[in-house]
Amino acid sequence: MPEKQPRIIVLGAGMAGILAGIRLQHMDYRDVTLYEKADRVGGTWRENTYPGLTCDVPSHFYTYSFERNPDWTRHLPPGPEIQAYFERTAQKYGINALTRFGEECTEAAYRDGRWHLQFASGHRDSADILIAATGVLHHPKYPDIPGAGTFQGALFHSARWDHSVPLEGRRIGIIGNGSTGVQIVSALAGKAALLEHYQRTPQWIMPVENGHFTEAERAAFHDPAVLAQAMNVEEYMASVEAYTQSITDIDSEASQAMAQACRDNLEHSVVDPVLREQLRPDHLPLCKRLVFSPDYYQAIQHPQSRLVSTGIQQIEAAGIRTVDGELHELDVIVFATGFHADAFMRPMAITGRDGVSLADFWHDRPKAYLAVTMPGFPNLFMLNGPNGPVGNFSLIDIAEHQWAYIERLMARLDAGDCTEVEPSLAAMEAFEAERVEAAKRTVWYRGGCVSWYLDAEGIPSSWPWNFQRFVDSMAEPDWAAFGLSPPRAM
Ligand code: N01
Repeated sequence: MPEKQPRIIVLGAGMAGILAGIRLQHMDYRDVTLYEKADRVGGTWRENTYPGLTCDVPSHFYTYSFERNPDWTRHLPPGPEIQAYFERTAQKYGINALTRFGEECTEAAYRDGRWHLQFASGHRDSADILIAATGVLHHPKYPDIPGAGTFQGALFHSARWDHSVPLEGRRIGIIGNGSTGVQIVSALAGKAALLEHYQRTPQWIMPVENGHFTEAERAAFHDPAVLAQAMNVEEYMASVEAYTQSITDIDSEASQAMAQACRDNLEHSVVDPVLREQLRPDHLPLCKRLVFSPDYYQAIQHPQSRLVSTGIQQIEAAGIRTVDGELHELDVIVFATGFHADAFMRPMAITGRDGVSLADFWHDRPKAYLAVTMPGFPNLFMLNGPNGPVGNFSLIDIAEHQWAYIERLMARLDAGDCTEVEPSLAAMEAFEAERVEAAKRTVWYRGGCVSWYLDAEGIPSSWPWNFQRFVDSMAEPDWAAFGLSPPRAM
């Protein structure tokens, strides 16, 4: 650590921002501030509160590696328990004290070797190092369905759940069947008088167990050795590797096995052959982000549930009219229609060196060298930025690998080896060209579907290689890409 402490600002106090705050304190950086637009930590888990909210990563892996949670009640962590975990962890590591809540950053500009920040409140600040931990899926996407404003009942997006609206015994329409819509339908089946699930494109559903841990098990997990044995990290990491192989090589055994599990689930779980065919996708499993569910097929076969696969024409005062002319009378409509997955730090206006705007740099698509840094934006580091791995595995683990990489970059600043860390344009362009080529070989591109993984030009935006390549890339920076020679051995 140099004598003069660098000023470090972290934007966002969700999972990644809390991680940054914890690690920066651990590294003895003492001039650190987190800015958070909301009034408490938690990010996506604070904003999403819909019924059935669950993470599809096995509970014990959905934590920071240094702060395991023996108290999860279920095999898959319920949303409220995840939010409580982040609040507890933030409290334990002093993150709340470092954070200015209710401050939304609107502009960040790099001038004279520093980042200058402007906030919606009028507040200003500046920093030597800027960490963007602003999340991936946080700007709700509203569907372009005519008449939404005319509906007389309650209508809201899944990420803006209105808990004042009663659900028991009501007629509810859920639009969208991604992970969110599937979880909501599973939670509300049998509770609503009528539950209509509007499906535009069928989804493959991967079966998964989601039992409760017994009290005895939870007590035993307080012994780290018992927890470690129960977690079986090797087996889990092998499943993550198999998952990423399935994405990147659709002919692989792993891919065939996952696809077959989805097909078997449909064949064996849905009794009515007409409903089964309505639910059968015409794209390859894994083309869209795979939906894991222990009970969706049961939920949609409940006597009070109904799958609506006829297209939506418009929303009217009394409900939804489908293109066949039928009016579906409803009390509540939920848009489970996803997020603007390409927003990242936007709508914040970010300006790098020489006035280059992020909007210009991302004019074709969001991109970053190894998902963490960008040429022309010195000393700006992203957690869960564009082109990083996103899938059916823990984003916390991804952020930890990225953080380890950022620590190595920051160490060069501390050592005085440079005053600015940024990749060269050549390194960025070479990485991007290779990434786009690899993306075209993935199931996201070749699987015959459209999904939020695709950018405006139809190119998958997520990490297109296997997990091990990501781990290796984060283990040690390619210093030449940053115009630096390898650090001297300590
Ligand atoms: O959103 P989505 P999501 N008319 O974009 C449909 C994470 N997540 O909120 O497929 C009718 O996947 C759209 O239809 P189509 C996870 O990464 C994680 O469900 O485009 N329908 C689709 O069915 C996930 O992938 C967990 O034809 C319209 C749906 O809306 C990501 O969040 C839990 C429409 C949008 O699906 C997003 O999931 C929940 C229209 N005009 C979410 N417009 C975990 O368990 C859109 N749709 C970790």
